[in-house]
Amino acid sequence: MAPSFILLSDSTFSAESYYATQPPPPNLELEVRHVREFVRKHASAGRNVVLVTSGGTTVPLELNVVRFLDNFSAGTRGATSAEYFLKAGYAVIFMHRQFSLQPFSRHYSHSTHPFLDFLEIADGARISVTEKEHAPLLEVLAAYKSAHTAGLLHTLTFVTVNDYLWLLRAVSQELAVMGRRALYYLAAAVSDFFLPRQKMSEHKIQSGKGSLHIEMDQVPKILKPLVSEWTHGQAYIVSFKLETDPSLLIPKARQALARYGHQVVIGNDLHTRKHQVVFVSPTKLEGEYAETWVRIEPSVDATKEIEEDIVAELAQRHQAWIDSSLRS
Ligand code: PAZ
Repeated sequence: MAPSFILLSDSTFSAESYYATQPPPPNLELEVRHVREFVRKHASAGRNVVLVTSGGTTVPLELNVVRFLDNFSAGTRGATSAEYFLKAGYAVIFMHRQFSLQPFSRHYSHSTHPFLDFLEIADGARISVTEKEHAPLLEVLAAYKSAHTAGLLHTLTFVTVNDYLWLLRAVSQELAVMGRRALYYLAAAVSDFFLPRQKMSEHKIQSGKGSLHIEMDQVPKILKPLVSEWTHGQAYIVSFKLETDPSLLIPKARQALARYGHQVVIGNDLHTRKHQVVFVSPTKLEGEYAETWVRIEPSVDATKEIEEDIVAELAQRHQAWIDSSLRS
């Protein structure tokens, strides 16, 4: 049975009306300045830059926010992929939900692999790492230090869908100078519905008046202006599509490509997303699409991460995209 307390309104914001009516996050200008410096440095070094978005956005229900709608995403896809992009030679802007998983530290998540469990105290004073954890930690730490020393990883955080939308537009406007060398890897799970500021209760919603009815507006489809306006059709844009009904994956991916005109939709099913994904992309024939499945076998190699293969495939496609403009 459908929940009785949420109404989905058919009112839609265009991207333009969204940005004209919803306020930017307070730290936006400072964040953008840092992104600008990062992008300029890597543009002049001739390095490709990828924007990885990761984790879920929230939808606050009150201005003084006590309650909000959230999204299941832990940020595993984004954090893992960011590490493989660094390995592939990219400079990475990692735009993630505050407190979701991050590259490198994700290996030591407090719930699955708490770091205190593999530290030992020697002679009552010295701290060392257990024998079993030593080699993997050394590998992660070396990659972490090297990325940070070389200034290859820039981190940005969002919480709400509003933070996300403002940041995405601002970062993409800075990345425009990269032309075809910019790659967008939009793995964040972004709310489809939100409560405009003008409709929010200022204070905590009070109980005691029966059931709660909330009418939510549709979040504008920002892939359209991202592709055609903010990046001028130059950047290589990869979006993700999550479904729980696997039969919808390919039709929905095709629909997104037809609507927004970007390069790849990676389809993934909630339950199998760690073992298989499908790349859907337009072919040279109008209205026709190619599908490439990427699969790993956890029973053969439990340490293998599907993001390694996703990133390898994308790095190749992105290079072909860059090369194709040099030929024409
Ligand atoms: O963060 P996570 O690893 O738990 O999940 C990743 C994911 C399923 C959110 C991502 O692969 C994805 O599909 N993002 C887009 C979701 C959407 O359709 O809005």
